[in-house]
Amino acid sequence: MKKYFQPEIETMPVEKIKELQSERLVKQVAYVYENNKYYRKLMDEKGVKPADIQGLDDLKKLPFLTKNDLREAYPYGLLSCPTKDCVRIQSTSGTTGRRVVAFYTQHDLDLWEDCCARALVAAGASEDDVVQVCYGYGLFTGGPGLHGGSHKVGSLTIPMSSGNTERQIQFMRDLDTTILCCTPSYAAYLAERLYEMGCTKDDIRLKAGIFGAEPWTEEMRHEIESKLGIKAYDIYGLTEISGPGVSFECSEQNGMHINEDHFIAEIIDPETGEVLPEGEEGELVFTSITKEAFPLLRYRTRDLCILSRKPCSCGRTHIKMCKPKGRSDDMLIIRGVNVFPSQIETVLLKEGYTPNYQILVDRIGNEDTFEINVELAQEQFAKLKDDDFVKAEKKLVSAMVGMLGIRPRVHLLAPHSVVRSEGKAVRVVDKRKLHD
Ligand code: DLL
Repeated sequence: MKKYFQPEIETMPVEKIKELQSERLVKQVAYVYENNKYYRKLMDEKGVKPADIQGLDDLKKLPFLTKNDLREAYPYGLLSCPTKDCVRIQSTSGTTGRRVVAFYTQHDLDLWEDCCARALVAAGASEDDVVQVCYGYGLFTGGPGLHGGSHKVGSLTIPMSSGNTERQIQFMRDLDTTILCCTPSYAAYLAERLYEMGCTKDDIRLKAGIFGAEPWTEEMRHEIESKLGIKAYDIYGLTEISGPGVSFECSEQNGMHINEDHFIAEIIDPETGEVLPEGEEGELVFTSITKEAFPLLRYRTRDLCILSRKPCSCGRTHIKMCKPKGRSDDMLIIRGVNVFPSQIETVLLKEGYTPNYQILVDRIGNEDTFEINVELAQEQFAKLKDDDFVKAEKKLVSAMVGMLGIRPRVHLLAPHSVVRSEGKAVRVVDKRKLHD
């Protein structure tokens, strides 16, 4: 079985990767300056010319780009080539403010699909595999990205898109799907439906899953792996930088290799913008170095993360990023305390609850209210008597206080009370935003 999709690049010595990055950065900056008025203005305002960028060490001289810039430049302002050279757009769901539209030339699509193919091969995909892609197709990058990658690997590709869960399971069984691609929350739902339909992991042939597009915990990984009988691999990416496959997990399942021949990663202090040394937590910033249509330089992702260059047992040399903790703007501040939904998920799964939960935050008078709805599994629900309910809720509250430092109200609910997601799960309902 092939270990790497592009071995010479994926295992390139670190010094050589850095040389390649330097060379590509210099070219990309000159190209953007020449072809993109919006970024040229930012560089001019900062007093930086392409000639000031001679290699990786000069990266920090460049101005940052933020989501606000993307909104301001919407839709064509950050496009660096004529539309006649572009063959595709992809876009975000645009739940907050304007949508982000990313453009691709054929060359850009080709490189993006290579990145996804690397992720698939790292999860064990080959020509012999059947890959079921249940990320959404259309404007969302998940479906098209993994679909293109699967074609490159030569796997038999099932372009399911998301939804219609029974049909997903039927295809999975009839066609002997071996690799599943979807969000982790949808994978958990697929597993739940499989068992409800009277089947178990022994009735399917899955061996691996490639799950991303939303934060998920190690506890969630174990839950999915044991229910589906697979190895669950993480994959990361964002529309602005291409889509899935900016980084991906290997057999070590301990951080994701960033495709450094295409993207340079930095970690910065989100408050000051100062570049932080490897190993420190901060905001992840990406610079694309091989793009034609939509090259973004020093794009602030708002994802909080740590980078590590520790050697990896898989043989890949590209730098690794940890699971992002979530976007800095996903973090809730409740009664002055920082709360990440991932902390709540960790406690729930450790305490033996389902991954079906929702966090409700509101403000009454001057005080924040904080509630967590947690769904019970059928067996748990059948076993619990009224008194036990109260005891179980109390125990869960104290576990939450231990993790978060503040006290939520916890409601244990009957099976199927929490809405399932087919794409990215909506874990938080923050009603305070409605009052602002
Ligand atoms: O979610 C691209 C993607 C599709 C990645 C399929 C992986 C698989 P956007 O919709 O633009 O793109 O959302 C990007 O999602 O900035 C992170 O906050 C979050 N995210 C993506 N992957 C992960 C992950 C796609 N593995 C935003 N873990 C990013 C945690 C993730 N968060």
